[in-house]
Amino acid sequence: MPTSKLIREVQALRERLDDWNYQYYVLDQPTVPDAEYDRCMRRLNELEAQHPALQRPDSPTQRVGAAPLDKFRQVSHEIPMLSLDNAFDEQAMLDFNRRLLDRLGAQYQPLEFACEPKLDGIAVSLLYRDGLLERGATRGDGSTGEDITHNVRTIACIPLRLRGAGFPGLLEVRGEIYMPRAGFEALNELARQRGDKTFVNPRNAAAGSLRQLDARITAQRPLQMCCYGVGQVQGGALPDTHFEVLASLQEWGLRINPESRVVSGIDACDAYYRELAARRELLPYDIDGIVYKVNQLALQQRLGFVSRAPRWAIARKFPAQEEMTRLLDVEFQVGRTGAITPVARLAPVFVGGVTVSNATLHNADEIARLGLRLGDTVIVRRAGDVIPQIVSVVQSRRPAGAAEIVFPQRCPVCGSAVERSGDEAVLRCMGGLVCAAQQKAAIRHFASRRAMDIDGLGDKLIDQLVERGLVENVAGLYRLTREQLLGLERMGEKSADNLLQALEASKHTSLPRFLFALGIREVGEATALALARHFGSWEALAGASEEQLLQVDDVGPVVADHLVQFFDSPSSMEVVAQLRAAGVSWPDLAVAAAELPLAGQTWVVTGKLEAMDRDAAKAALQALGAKVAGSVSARTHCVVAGPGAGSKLGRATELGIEVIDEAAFQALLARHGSAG
Ligand code: I6G
Repeated sequence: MPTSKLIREVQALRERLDDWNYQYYVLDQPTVPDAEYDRCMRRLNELEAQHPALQRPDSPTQRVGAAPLDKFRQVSHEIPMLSLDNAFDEQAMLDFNRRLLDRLGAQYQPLEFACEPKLDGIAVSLLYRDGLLERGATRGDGSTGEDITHNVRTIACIPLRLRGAGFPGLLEVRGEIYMPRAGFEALNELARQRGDKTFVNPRNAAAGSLRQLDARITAQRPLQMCCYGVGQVQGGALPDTHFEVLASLQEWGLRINPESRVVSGIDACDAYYRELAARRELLPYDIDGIVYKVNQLALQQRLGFVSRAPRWAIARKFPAQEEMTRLLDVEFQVGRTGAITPVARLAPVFVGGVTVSNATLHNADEIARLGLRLGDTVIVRRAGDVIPQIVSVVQSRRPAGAAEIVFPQRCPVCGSAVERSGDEAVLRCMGGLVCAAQQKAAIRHFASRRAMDIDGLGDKLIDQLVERGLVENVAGLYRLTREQLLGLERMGEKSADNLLQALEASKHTSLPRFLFALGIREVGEATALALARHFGSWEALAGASEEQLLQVDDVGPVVADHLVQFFDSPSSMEVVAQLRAAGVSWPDLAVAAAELPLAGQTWVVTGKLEAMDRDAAKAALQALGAKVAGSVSARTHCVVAGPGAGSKLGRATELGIEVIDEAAFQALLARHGSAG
């Protein structure tokens, strides 16, 4: 028989764990270290195991049930779970507002709207009776869903018992269960390591996780829920506005979206839409639009419903990030390092706000993973400014006899042999600088803005120079004559003179730029800067041993190996000698590293940046003395996050590390006189 002291201890442990869960999952304000949480949970488990009489279904230890189900039970929704009307542009929103005012009367202008992001998840219903979670169900067809109580109980942010007081005796809460992007990436990474199938997107991962008969599997999945409204309510009253209902739900321990706002009038709805559209990629979860609801519940009641949607709500959709199209062909491009990249040619499709007709396929492994064949119908995704990707194949639409995609046996540009080295997924042309594609790509890279910055040397011009045999490698650029240039297509006297001037100007460069411009494999801007700062001069660098190279921050065995190969290659050294003979020069570096403004700090750059690419941002940080790391840890000083930032941003938020956006980053660079 448990003593009253023991009963009090068990109660205190449960309350403490419930409070911590609430602070962590609902308020997003962690208050205790994980170790302390785990210690209390272990103690509660121990006491409940020793005294089964103390066990209760709403105890924080009772989230995962014992035996898997053999099938899902059907659940009928007393109040149907409706869908929402969609608006795809500003005009549709104005029409929505007009329809509302026509029904309610012009005196209600401006109407008050509750706005919140529309999460790309799975709609569910949670039924609480006398504050205890009784049932969780999917939306299904709106009238009948599936009983997923065993699974929703495993989701840490869903309370097994409501907090506080004042909640109705019967309360049905509705919301969206979703998987944050960081959790999705981690889950897929684990699947890849285990050789398991990966999920296509966070929504599919959330759906798959909820459709598990064994709750122990669901319990491993990083699921969350945001509540957006109520269904059945008996034995109690709710406040007068939708926004206050959300606030009550939060007080009772349920998670609501922290981005929710009340605004006045349809113009303010548009401003909210724009603000979230701009921040969409920075949110830790996928959203596909904004939901607007008339805030006053009495007005909602007057407006009522039309067919299967409320008249008082609308979802303004963002441009779709995924669309279906057909794979017309696969072409093979040869890059600067000879890497042969398959590129999908697609039937043009409008996705993520632009028309897409090409998508990268990365390598043969990616094609195999997708199981892609020519003529397949595919799902294309374009999120933010990220290069479009094929995420999956619609198997049911595969045409009869769809041909396999065959990789070339020889380089499609120069006909040289192709090889896969070691365990690399990439196939490479072995033609080196004999290959026109590699020549052109090397020159493009050399001339690019962040390398030698040769103004006016565009892709078309480079194609002509290589194809006419005027330039074979980057050193050849400095031997071009005015007459040779004037013989090219679309080249007037002024353009020729400007190009010669730009070539002349590019000769005065810096060691990091020069190193980067050479296009040594794996030597991006950040590594070039680290090397230049470490060795100070070309001579010291070129004479360094592999061991000495490995001393440099940012240089691992692979980079060191590429550097050694480069400096050991007579043809590479000959090109460098020709460049220097042509007058390419730079001052040696001599900076006291410890005196730099960010000395001793570790920074992380994640997501897409507009004004400079990520390598340039790293280089700029390193120039200010910071160390730039690839992952966020407790030692990280600050994270620069652009659109599309995923797990690193999530981790930084978790650890309470400072996160700045690109504008703040540029301001910091400007303060130190090094804006990009
Ligand atoms: O599917 C939905 C997502 C979000 C919703 C919804 C919502 O509010 C933020 N609200 C309602 C009323 C409905 N579906 C029917």
